[in-house]
Amino acid sequence: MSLINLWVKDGYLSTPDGNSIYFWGFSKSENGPAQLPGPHMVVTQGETVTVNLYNTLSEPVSISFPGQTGVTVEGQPVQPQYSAGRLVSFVNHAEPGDMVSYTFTATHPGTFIYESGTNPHVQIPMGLYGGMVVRPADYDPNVKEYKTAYGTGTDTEFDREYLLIMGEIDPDLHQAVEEGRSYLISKYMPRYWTLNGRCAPDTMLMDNMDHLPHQPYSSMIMAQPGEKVLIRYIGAGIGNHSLHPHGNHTRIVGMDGRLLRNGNVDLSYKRFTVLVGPGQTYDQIYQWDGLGYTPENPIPITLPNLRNMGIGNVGWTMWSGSPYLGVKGDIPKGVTSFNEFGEYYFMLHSHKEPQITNWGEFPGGMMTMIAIYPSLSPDVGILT
Ligand SMILES: [Cu+2]
Repeated sequence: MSLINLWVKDGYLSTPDGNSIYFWGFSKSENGPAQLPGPHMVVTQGETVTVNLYNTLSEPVSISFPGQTGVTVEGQPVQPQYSAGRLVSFVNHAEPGDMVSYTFTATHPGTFIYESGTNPHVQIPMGLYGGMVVRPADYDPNVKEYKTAYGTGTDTEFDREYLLIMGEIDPDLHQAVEEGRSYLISKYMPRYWTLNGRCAPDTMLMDNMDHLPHQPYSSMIMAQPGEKVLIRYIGAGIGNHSLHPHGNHTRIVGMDGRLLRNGNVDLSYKRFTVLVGPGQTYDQIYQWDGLGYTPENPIPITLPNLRNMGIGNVGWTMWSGSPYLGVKGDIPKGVTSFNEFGEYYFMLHSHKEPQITNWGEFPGGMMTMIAIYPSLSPDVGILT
């Protein structure tokens, strides 16, 4: 049994262009900060999950759990809430200063969204969403065949795992809510696009940066050659996001919390770009294998001279200065390289290019990197 306590509060998000944006978010503790996205819920198939929601806002708030069945409040199935004949919430809510307790059994492994079911066209874009991972009943992170997304024998083994939740921000909505002004939702116009609540390049910073107290989750994907990397996507905004990683296709093994398999027929498929729509989730396995070229087994072409290459025209680069994994080389004068150990970087981003900007400034937005390291700590890329 899992008991999860969440507090709904307000706070301010930071964007890389220096903006500070009022938002609503879930917090893990009574005195902790609201965060975007909400705390990851990681539970196990078959487990009874209770989520207590404490509302500190001045309007009703609820959580709906798309993909979960049999959600109850005080022993009764959740049901729509009305006030003076008007729909207020899809499910039971907590009034300001009050709490509501949801209980359900997580029946299916996979990736799920949780989000506000109250005034959702405002509360979800304001930040009231998060991700839930349901582990298969036989999950065991210490045994290779049992470290899977959907259970042993489902061909969903992974070495490392990452959760990326997509969202958008229209600062006008957030400012209107902060100032208690009305806002025409038909004028919704995002200026920022987020992965795990952050805009690039902040997406590539580590978890729990001191200067991003409301945006604790990194979107940096790190792995070694040949490893199976489970990438979970959740679409929490209202836009469609055509995400793709460079370096290789991903194999989509699950959608909306269901394994892509019909009996013994494997329905998984490889894609270059995955279009993530609102409320959708995807589970994918990404594997990168190099060609094995090393300084001892050199690439069979003459490498261009440094002065003939365009490197870091914005003043910085992720490149090591060498084409070989694990080797660092020369970088042009005046360019800063953020490469650590000769690792390779492959961009992962939205192919809707306006979504890789921060209020019109490129690069930014819905973009991160996949870093392939020559060696990497086993602790990296574990969701807890
Ligand atoms: Cu691309």
